Amino acid sequence: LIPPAPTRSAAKPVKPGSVNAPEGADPRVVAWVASVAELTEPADIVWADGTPEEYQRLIDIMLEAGTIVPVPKRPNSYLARSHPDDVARMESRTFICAEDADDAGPTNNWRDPASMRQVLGGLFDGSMRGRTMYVIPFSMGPVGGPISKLGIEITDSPYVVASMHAMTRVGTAALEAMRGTTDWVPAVHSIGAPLAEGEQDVAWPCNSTRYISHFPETREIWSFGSAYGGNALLAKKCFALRIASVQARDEGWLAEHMLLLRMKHEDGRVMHLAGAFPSACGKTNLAMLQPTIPGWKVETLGDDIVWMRPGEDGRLWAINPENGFFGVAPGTSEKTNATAMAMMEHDTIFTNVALTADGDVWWEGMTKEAPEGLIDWQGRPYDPANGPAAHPNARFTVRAEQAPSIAPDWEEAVPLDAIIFGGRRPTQVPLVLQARDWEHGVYVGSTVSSQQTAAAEGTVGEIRRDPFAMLPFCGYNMGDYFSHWIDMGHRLGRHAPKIFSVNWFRRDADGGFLWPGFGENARVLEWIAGRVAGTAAGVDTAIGIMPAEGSLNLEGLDLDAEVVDELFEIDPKAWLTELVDVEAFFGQFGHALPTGLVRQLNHVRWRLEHV
Ligand code: SAT
Ligand code: MN
Repeated sequence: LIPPAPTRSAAKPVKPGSVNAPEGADPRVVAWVASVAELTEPADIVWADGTPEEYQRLIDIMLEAGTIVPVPKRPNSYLARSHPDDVARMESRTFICAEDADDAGPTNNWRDPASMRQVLGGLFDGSMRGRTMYVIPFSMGPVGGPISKLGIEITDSPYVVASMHAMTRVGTAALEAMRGTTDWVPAVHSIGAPLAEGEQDVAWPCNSTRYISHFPETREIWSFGSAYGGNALLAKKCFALRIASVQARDEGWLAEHMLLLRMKHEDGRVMHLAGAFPSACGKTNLAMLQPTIPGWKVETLGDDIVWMRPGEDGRLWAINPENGFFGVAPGTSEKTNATAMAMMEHDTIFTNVALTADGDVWWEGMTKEAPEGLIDWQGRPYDPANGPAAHPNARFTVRAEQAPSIAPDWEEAVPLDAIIFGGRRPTQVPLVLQARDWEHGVYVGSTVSSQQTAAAEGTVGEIRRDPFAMLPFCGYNMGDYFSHWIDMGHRLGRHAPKIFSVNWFRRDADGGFLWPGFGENARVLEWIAGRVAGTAAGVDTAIGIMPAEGSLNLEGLDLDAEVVDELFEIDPKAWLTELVDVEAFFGQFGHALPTGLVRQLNHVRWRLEHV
């Protein structure tokens, strides 16, 4: 059996020295680490302190092991090539182990916690033999911040430790904050590749048996077999979304799969906006957008996760709990995201991108043509017959402070004005619409759908419902999650942010994108800012409020009037068919589905049938 999470009662005392614990570590932390070490039997235990010296040591270890190679063209930058079959999140191997299957809900893989503890106990037994076990104390949000939370990840992967340095606030301050409390999330990760005496290691050790397991009641995470970011950086999707969404339900806040940005105008107008999009739908590009319309500027606050709490003033306050960006490389270019290109010029860990003959990185979409002499993501001379040079889910890992667009006060909470929901929809969904009210907004969020991307296993291109872009990340019954969102609206009342739907991905009959996207998306954000301020006109339609003629700024944009019409076209027949699908999707939640969503669905249908 895997050891239990630390409880409030005093733990059986363990000598800190026996697990190399720093002076002053909470005895329950020490006892828990000792219990994990007893199970996994590492050769050595190292507590991460988060210092640059430690980061350099990790880099040296990975260079020596062949896990990473230098990227000579970029100072302090490296390329990791993963095992070819360890490249994305594995939703089919992701489990929510609630006591009651109903609490995991119909959209999660449920496993009984007792039997999962047994399975994991077998897998983790001796799984770190011959390896160093790293203990990583970390904080999501600034240590001690009003919306922040603490955790400890144990891992036997130096790649994970180095990535956690960029993605979270690692080290002594977090460990000190755990003194006298058990309010921290215990998270254990093993690549599941013990080394026998004298055995030669491989560059990217992992195990084909994989479990990414969450125990929502005890707030524990146990992940086995994969070293890929979303499966192994347990602070990210596992904690900051799956476990945190459960904490948020219980404590009255929201943990969401969203970007966070501030849009400012020279004349003093400011809007704070959070946006939920499925993985690999352009959250990073939007968070770093360079507006094409004069006067506006975007400051980046976060690109993947937002934690939000009602403040004393009644408004919804938001932080990005992360410390860095783990973004999709392919498609990123000077044209699509010059900010990201600038932030990756140094101190970046690339994973599964291609290497150029002159020692730089490359991926599809960076330039039109692939340069001569490429080495592909698997370390072979590039041959298009083998597929793309960079894996479609190739990633970059960088600290947030490296983004030229990062807001100077990015670690502080901001009051939210607007929330947007989007996905990849080649047809039907208009460029932008506003929800009539909060409940309608929750309906819009709950019906988000998108074409599958390479960020997770599955058939790329297939359309699936991905409510709130949280389908793979909600740690409890999604029906209850919808109710939690509706309740939040009641609590916020007139202070609630306005809710919108956007779709940058609508295509014409020939398959070309109708909307130029990227920097031009600022036009849509400007209209949203106008709606928030009460200055932009809208027209009520069956599915929501759309920009009134002339209220969306299209000045200087080379778009035919027919294209604009197509971007906003509502096909009632297609929408009525869509509602059949929504109804079937809702049906799986049974009694957990809030009546508010049924009311919204019926209202939209009535409007479609009668206008
Ligand atoms: O791999 S991650 O889950 O961290 C990124 C994503 O898929 O959104
Ligand atoms: Mn994501």
